[in-house]
Amino acid sequence: MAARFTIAKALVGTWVTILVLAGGQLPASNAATVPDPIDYATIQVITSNDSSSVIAEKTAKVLPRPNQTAWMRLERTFFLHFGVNTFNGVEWGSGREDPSIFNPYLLDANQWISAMKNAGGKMIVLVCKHHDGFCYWPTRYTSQSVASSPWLGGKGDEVRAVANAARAQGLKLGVYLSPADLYQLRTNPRNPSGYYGDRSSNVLSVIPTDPANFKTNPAVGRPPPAGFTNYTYEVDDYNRYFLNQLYELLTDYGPITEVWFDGANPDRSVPETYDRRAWYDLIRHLQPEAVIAVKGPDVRWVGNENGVGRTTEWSVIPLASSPDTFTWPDQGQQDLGSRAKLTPGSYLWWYPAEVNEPILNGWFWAANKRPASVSHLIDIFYQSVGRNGNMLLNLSPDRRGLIPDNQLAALSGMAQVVNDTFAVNLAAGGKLTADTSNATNAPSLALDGNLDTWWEAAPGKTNATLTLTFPKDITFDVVSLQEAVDHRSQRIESFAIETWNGSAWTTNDVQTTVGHKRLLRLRSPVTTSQVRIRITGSRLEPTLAEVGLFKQAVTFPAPAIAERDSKGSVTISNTDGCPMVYTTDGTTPATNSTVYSSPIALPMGGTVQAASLTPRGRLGMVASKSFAGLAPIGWKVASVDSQETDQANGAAANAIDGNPSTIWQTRLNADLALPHYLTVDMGISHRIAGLTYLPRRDGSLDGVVETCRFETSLDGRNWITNVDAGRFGNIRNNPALQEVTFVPVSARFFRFTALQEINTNGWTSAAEISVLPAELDGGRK
Ligand code: FUL
Repeated sequence: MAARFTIAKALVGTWVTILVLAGGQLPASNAATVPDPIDYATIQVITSNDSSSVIAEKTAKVLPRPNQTAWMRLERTFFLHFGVNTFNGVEWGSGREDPSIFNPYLLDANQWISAMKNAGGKMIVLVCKHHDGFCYWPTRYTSQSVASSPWLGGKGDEVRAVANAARAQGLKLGVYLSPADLYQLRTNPRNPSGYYGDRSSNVLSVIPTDPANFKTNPAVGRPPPAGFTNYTYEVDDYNRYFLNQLYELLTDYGPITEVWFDGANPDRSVPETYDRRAWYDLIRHLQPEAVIAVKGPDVRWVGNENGVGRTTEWSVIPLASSPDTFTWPDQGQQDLGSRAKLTPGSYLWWYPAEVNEPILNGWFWAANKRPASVSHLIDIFYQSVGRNGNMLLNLSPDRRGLIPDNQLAALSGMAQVVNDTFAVNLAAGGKLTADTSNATNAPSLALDGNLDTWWEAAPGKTNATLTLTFPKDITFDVVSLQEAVDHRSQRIESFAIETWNGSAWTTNDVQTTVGHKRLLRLRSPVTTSQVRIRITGSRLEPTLAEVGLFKQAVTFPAPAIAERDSKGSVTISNTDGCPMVYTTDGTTPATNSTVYSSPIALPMGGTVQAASLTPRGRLGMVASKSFAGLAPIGWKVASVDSQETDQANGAAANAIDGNPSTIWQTRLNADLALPHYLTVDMGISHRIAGLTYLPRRDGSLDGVVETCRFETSLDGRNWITNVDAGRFGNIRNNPALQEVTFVPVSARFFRFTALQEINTNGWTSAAEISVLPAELDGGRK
């Protein structure tokens, strides 16, 4: 039944292979009567003559390429960020790191891979080089690598350790290689002969290049490893460097499943033109089964770093130009592929979403970063895998080179719930019927556990009702649907889930897209003998490859933890009526933890973890929420250079009101130049050792600060500078709470000065600004 590509032609370039299916792919009974005017293909182009039904049909006949089919079936994948940033406690490095700081004396790649495998992970994407340019394998092309570090006496190779562990435990390997490279930046004083932006000309370069001739005569290659050959490109120094690094990673470490190109670049002051065509071409030659992700043609960044896919997530995306010339910009808009977006001139391309998110509040480990709670990780699972995307959850080893216990505990808590939930497919005990099916695609094919066989509506039908009937009542609260995307593209535009309550049909959920996988959690469990999937809109005959019904393993949800109030107290609540227990010392609550009776005083900040205590004396899901910094009790704005008081939400006092949903923002139509500052009088002196900055939470990036100065004073007249030009690395992609520590001081006043903001439009905004107490780090350590 599996469709086969019978014509493969490289239409536009060497790295884009366009696959067109030969005719005769429709079931025989169809083919005789209904001619198929549009072939299945991996690309379709909308022309100005296309009617809306032709556009819908073309869109519904765009198929994934084989590397994407394999990738989509991985579903749960893991990222791993570890390196010099871990040792410096920063999100972005500078390129000026001394390799001597990298010494993870207990590094154990088997521990990393085991954690992922136990959580159902199918692949690790390893950061091999981040923006700072430090290489975690002994590359032949720079000394800024593990080879110059004390780790294993300079003999270590982290990529090899991970590749070996992954192979041994059955995980696939992906590589993250940052195009931005601050070590190679021409202006880096640590590396005056850096290649990045060195204005060198494009010259004929053999890849792999002989390292000794890298600059002087790049036409001299080095011998390729067994089974590989060499390639020739006309490129400048940095692109040659990058191609050689790719070559090493793609030939020395076994099969590579994903190559991850980040779009972020901490320093754009030095221009460099990336020769993506050459990079993609090399990857296609060396690892044809790998997907090229994010800044590349095969896998799309979902658009946030919070683990949230769209509720309407299309995998067929209209590109404004041919994929051969498209530059793969980030696509953050809500609507990427609805009919409204399918306009003439569009190239329709299979481009599925990858949903990445760090388990900590940042990508690299630091002492003050906290793992997400189990319930939050479960939400991430449903919002990624359950919304037609792959989950790419990041783990962060600490300076020992081990993933710390708190991350492992959160991860295994999540995996246990997810695995238990999906252990038994209740739908398998039922009979699936449909009010329409074509001759060869009966409904039973959606219950056979095989994604390559599927139910399909009869020709011409775009609505359908499938009914699952059970011999006796079942109780479920999760629905899983999968379209036959690998054979019939993504088609379903709207559907409803309904259950029979004994006398009538009740609607439990109404949604839009399905794609590779859609998981729906119902508000509460339903007990019934009949479940109906009513497909109410589809681009072409709808299909379902698999249908599942499950019962969530968790019955006692995590309590809700409210924001800290103006007195510095935190309220928790639950809906199950059980008593709740909690901790504030960083430990996971146990059945004998403090029973909650009144708001928890947390004026110095810290983390509240809470769970319901069930009637059987067990704990429900643990909720966790952190409150960074001192509560602003008795604080006042001493002075501010600009505030938007004409708007309901803009006064400076909003930055110190403990309420993250109100913001300080500078005047919208005046004062459009930085620096902007806010001075706060805390009323009494505190011993402090850091600042916190919470960006606005409303989704806008206007005025979000990237670089700040922070000063303190005891009397409001004599000031010291604690942070001169502190940078919040990666705040654009991940506008999460920022914490910066400094040498402890006593202060009654502080001044926060915004030196640079993300959108360079002259505004400054903040949801909250606070200080970290020196004595008590909120029980987090
Ligand atoms: C971002 C980077 O800037 C972060 O540091 C991290 O690597 C994340 C996955 O992508 O763009």
